[in-house]
Amino acid sequence: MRNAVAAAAIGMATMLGAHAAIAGKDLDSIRARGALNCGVGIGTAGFMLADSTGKWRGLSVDVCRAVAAALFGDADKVKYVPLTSQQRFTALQSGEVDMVMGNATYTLTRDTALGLDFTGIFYYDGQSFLVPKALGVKSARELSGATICVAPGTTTELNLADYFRANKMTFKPVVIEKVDEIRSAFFAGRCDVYTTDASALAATRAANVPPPRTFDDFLILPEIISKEPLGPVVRHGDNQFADIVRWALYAMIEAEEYGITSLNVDKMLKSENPAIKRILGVIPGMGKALGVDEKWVYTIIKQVGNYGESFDRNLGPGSALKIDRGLNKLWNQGGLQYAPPIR
Ligand SMILES: N[C@@H](CCC(=O)N[C@@H](CS)C(=O)NCC(=O)O)C(=O)O
Repeated sequence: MRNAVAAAAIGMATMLGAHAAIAGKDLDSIRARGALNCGVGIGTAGFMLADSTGKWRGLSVDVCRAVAAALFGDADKVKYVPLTSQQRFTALQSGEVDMVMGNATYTLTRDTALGLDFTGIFYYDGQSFLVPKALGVKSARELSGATICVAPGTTTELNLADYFRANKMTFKPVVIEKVDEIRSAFFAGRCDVYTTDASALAATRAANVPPPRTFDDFLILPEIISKEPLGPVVRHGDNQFADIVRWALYAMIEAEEYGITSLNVDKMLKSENPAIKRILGVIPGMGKALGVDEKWVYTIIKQVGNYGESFDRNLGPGSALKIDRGLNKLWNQGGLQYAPPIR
C-alpha cells in the first residue's frame, strides 16, 4: 500500500515535471487577445506618462513592455489602463487588467488577503514630504498642525497616520483620489504639504510646478518615513503568467549586470560567455522552461533596454528628474537590485 502511494506520487511528480510550463487561464486569454492589459497610474513623469501622441513612457511602462516582448515578441502589444490608487487592485481582481504597474508597494496584506502576488521589486522607494520653501520648514518634525494632501487606498495614508502618532504630532489630511487633482490642490495652497513616494514627489517637482513658480520654489524634506518597495502585481491563479512577469523584470536587471544593452545585444549574440549565451537563448532552454520564445530576453533588451538603460532614460541623467540610482543600483555596485540567475 505504502509503495503504491509512493509510486503514485512519483508518477504525479513526473507528469508535472514533464510540463514545466503549463499555461493557465489568464495566460491563455492574454494570448488569445493578442495584447497585455497593463494597469498604470494616471500620469507621473518618469514612471507612466502618455505623451501628446498617446504613447506611454516610463520605467513602469517599460516593465509592461518587457512582459509584452516576452509574450508576443513585440513590446508595443500593450493596452495601458490608467487607474487611481483606489481603483488599481479591484481592477486586477476583476480581470479588467492582467497586471498592475501602478507604483504599488509590496506589503503582506496586498500579497495575501487581496488575492494578489507581487512578482519582484522594480524600484526601492520610501515616503517623504514635498513643501513650498515659503513654508519655512526644513524637517518633517516641524510639520505638526500641517494640512497634508494624500491619496486614498495607499500605504502613504497609513504611514502618515503612524508617523504623526509615533512623533506625537497632529495633522489635517486632505484626501484626494486623482493624482492630477492632488497636485493642483497642493500648488493652489489647499494643503501645506504633499506626501507620497519620494520618487513621485521628485517627478512632481521636476515636471508639474505651474509657472511662474519653479522647481527651486519647492523642497523634498530629508526624512524617508517608510519602506516602499514597488513591484509588478498579478492576481492569484496563474503561476505561469506570474513567472513571466517576474522573469521579464529579472531579465532587464540580469542584462544590465552582464553588460547587455539595446545597442550591443546583436553583438552579444556572438559572446563566448556561457551565461550570456543562456540569457540570450543562443544556448536554448530558458525560453522553453518559461513557456515563451527562446529569444525572449533578446527581444526585451532590443526593444526595451536593460534596467539601467530604462532607469537612466526615464528617471536618471537622460531625464528631467535626475534621480540618483541610490538603492536601485545593482547589488555589485552598492545597491539592492539583484536578479536570481537565468539558468
Ligand atoms: N506606493 C504607494 C503609493 C502609490 C500611489 O500613490 N500610486 C499611484 C496610483 S496607481 C499614483 O498615484 N501614481 C501616480 C499616478 O497615478 O500617476 C502605494 O502603493 O500605496
